[in-house]
Amino acid sequence: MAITNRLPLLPTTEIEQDAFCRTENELTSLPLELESQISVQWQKIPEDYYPLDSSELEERISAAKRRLGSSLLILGHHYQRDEVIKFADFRGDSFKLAQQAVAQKSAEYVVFCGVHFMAETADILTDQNQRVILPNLAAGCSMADMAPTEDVTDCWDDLTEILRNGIPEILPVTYMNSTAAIKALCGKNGGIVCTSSNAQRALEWSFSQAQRVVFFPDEHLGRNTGLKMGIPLEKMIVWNPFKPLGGHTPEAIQNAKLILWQGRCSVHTRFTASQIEKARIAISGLNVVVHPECPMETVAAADYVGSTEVINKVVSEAPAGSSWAIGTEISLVNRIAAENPDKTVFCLDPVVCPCTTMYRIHPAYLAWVLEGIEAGSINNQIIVDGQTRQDARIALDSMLTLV
Ligand code: CIZ
Repeated sequence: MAITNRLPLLPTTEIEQDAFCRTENELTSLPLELESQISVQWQKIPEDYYPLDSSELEERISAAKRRLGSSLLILGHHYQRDEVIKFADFRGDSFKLAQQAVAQKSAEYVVFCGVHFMAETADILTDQNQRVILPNLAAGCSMADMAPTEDVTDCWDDLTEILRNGIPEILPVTYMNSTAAIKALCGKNGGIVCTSSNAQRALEWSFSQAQRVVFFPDEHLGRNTGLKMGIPLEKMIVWNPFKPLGGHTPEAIQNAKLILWQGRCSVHTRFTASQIEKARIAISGLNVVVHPECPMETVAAADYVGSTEVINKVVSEAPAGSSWAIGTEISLVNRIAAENPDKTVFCLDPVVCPCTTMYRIHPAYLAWVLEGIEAGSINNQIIVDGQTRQDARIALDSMLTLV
């Protein structure tokens, strides 16, 4: 059994999660000198960027973007704030954006307005001459941070030690929201990466080759997908990285079909079945759509469940006059509401909590990295080392072959 001397730690990104929560919707960007008073970690940038207001930053970003022309590609994740997403050449989920980075070969500089694991994935998939830049290095992902490489490696070693009777007994599967090192562990061991749209296909692919799967790092996406595939709850166990053998006996591990890493999304676990119940009482005929990173009780109480791309599509294609409560990140919910003025669209959680790590891509950081490129200094380039890149690529390529 793997023994470590490390103390159990909650990732800082998780502790900082509530820092931006508001009771009203006040998400308009303020100068960085004001926003950086919110006590989360911010990357330091040159002082002259701090006092700039939204219109000054808008002018500088637009001018730099114009001058850099086709050598620049700006990618904007759905959870980005409006003052950043307006500059994106493409918007989407992490997978769609990585595909765009690969397709736009003329772009030497790919500025990824998202979080760290997304920029890593784009670096793995793009050509060596393309440089991927993350505007603020403090924009991590609390879920990805819940699966540190050492703990995941210990878990994998324990599982393969216990389950070594038949070949292969277990495959590792990781959600896109994980570090390049975890993707590499999956690639090296015959496993695969998945997104929230293809998690079921990835699990079916894995179960066609092995009797069990260990799923990193989101227990909720893993459980919701397992339930959809008819795997009973008693065949799913949660691996607690802070307990010996994840908190289980060898027999319980042998009896499990799906082993779920104990990790979660700080945004999606805020949505509850009781919020859905209250919203349905307040609005008759209400439709509810939630993300599969929500707890299973929330998913069971909703009408639809799907990735950010699916949520966008379901609401956009709904009839005019319909009402929608959405369980996903607030910047995306507000954008869907603005783009569907013929429908009533609102966030299921009355407390407005943007994803604190995504929210750290303040427009001042975007201006800083773009002006840096123009001045010949590439700030915040994300580079995945050769071996990790090669192994992670295997797991990503396996995902790309899923039909
Ligand atoms: O893959 C993504 O971009 C995330 C974080 C979720 C989703 O459903 O798109």
